[in-house]
Amino acid sequence: MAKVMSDGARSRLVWPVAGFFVVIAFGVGLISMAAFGDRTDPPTTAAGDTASSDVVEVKLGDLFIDPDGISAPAGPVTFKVENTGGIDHNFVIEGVDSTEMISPAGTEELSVDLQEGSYTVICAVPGHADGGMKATLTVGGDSEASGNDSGGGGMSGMTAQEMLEHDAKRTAQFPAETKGKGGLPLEPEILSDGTKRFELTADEIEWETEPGVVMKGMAYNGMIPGPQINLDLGDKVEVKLTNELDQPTVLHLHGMILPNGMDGVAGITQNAIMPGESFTYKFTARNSGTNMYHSHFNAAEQVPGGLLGALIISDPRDPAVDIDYTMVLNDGPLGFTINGKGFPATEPIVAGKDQLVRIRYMNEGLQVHPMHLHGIPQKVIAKDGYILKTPYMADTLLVAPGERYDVLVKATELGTWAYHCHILSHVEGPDGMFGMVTAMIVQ
Ligand SMILES: [Cu+2]
Repeated sequence: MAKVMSDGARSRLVWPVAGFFVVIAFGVGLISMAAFGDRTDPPTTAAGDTASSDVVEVKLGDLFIDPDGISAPAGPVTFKVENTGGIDHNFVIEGVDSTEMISPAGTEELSVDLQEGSYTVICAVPGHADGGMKATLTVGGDSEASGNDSGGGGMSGMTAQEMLEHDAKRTAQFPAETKGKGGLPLEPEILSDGTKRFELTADEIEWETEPGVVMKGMAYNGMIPGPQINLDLGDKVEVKLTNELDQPTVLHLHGMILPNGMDGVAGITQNAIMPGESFTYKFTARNSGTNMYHSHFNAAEQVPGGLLGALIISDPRDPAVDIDYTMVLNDGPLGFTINGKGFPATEPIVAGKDQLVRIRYMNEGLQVHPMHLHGIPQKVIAKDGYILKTPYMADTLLVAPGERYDVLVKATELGTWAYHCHILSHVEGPDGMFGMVTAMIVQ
């Protein structure tokens, strides 16, 4: 993915922030007091002669750059960049150069020849700069001014009125239009014996996660999340996966009780499906509920990269609802996303007053996400597809990687209610809200 990411990383650098329509203002209200980075383009520099260069050590983490006020002398400099976090990051000196993606515990060196001035440094993974991975690099001269204790860019240094307008401008874009929508239902072919046969093709695609942020991802049938597969308990099923990627893959039906050879784990239950090849998974839906399908080969890259989808098996015991909403959480190279999009491009759930909404959470990412709906409680009715004997109420529900929860929300309270992950660095940054934020609109 490091190679795949580099084009996306470049497009991230020219991410335009546009839109001036104030529609909805949320009460999430945590504003990072951040150093104000110099956003003017620095003078172009050539790669430096490292023989005599100074070495500057920088640490990356989830989600910070340490120090956030970096100083370096003018001339050839080598940045020794260590990733102390749990997910991939890179180190981008805007307008100059960047490292490859750096894996957790990895270190990369970046040698550049810098002219005196102020530069903005970010991690180019979408959402990470907004989440705090933004710093100011001061080259030569007095570095005192860059020594603030939070990332560059954003609202620090602004007046209260300027902060209000800066924040509102971004929030007002919600719900922003982007190209592509994931999780659309996949229609089966019905075979003569009643078997439901689905076809999936894994391929590399370009995917717009936020307005103007186009990433290289991996997808089933050209969408992230992949198309939703809907089954009934007892269905006979075939899922044919064709691999159009340039690497092997395999399909795991997460949560399903299956014949061992259909479990889709490369090297354990089958050989991985090579590029250009296909494999058909055959099973009977013996258990019901909110399940998932995803890659189980090179999965730390392929699943956060987009090879995931919802697999819903309805059960006669399921409550009747007015709105059935699948909410796939992810946090890999495509940023912090809900159904493949980051705020303001996330989709609100729109309900009529007193309608009953079921939300099916599934976490396909690498981190936990406590999902908090403002204003209306959530009744938790199922865990990992299993109906709870004793449902319980919550306003914040922690969804760990691999977990699924079904909740019911009775839309009793009118208005637009913020709905977001409550790890605030997944939803708010120096420029306002991003990532795992959406809304429930009751009208
Ligand atoms: Cu989160």
